[in-house]
Amino acid sequence: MQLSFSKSHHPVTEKLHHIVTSKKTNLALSADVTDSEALIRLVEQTADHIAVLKTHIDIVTDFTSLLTQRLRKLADEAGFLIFEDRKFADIGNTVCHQVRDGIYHIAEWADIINAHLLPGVGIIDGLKEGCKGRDIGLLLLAQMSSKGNLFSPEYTAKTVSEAEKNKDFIIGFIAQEKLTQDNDLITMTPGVNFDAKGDGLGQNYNTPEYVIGEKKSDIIIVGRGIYAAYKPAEAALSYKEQAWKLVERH
Ligand code: 5BU
Repeated sequence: MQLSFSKSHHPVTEKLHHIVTSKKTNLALSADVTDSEALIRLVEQTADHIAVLKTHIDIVTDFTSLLTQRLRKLADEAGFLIFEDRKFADIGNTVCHQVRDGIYHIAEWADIINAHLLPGVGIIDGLKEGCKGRDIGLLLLAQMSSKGNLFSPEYTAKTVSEAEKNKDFIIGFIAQEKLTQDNDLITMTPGVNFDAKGDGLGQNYNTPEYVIGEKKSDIIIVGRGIYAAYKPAEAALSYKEQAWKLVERH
């Protein structure tokens, strides 16, 4: 078995590689719940099965900084990285503030963040500036899972070439398939579900077999397939086991 991302080019990639290989999981949980206690409970139940916890911190209705402190503690104890799926999309100066300041202080607790390249390369420098002082890796949005999205092959190719030029900060992509032979760059793929094909609001789902086996993604991102399941811990375990089997086979 060979993971397709290398372990040494960036401190966050190195940590992720260690977690993935030692816990034998390439599962990211997208914990899109809106209540702090429910979020903590979900993470406690699934922590052993995940390599990455993906948050949308701005959907939590009762947010206080205690929540991110508790998530950070759980991450350090159970061994997973925290990926805040904020999808930055503004000029460098603004995203620098958005990642560092406001009420969320994302740069104080996240390991991974993501951004659209749409505004131009200044967004990379702005985020890098806002993340100074901690090891944080940036994923570029290269493709999306949703129906009718406006990503073109040219735009996707441009994100790949900018990532290849900025590997001191960029660790890979959110995409629907592996887009580069450069194994320093990770591919994480959302829109994964065993059962559903979509959600009535434009989401498209694929199976782990398709995403890992055929599209050669490294990490699957699963939200409702886990947190909306009757038993989230069991669902997380089965996504983990199935995805890991595919990594071992390919
Ligand atoms: P779901 O419940 O498995 O559908 O959740 C998917 C998550 O991944 C959700 O948090 C989205 O915001 C996120 N996502 C996505 O679904 N598709 C994309 O292309 C990107 C992010 Br980028």
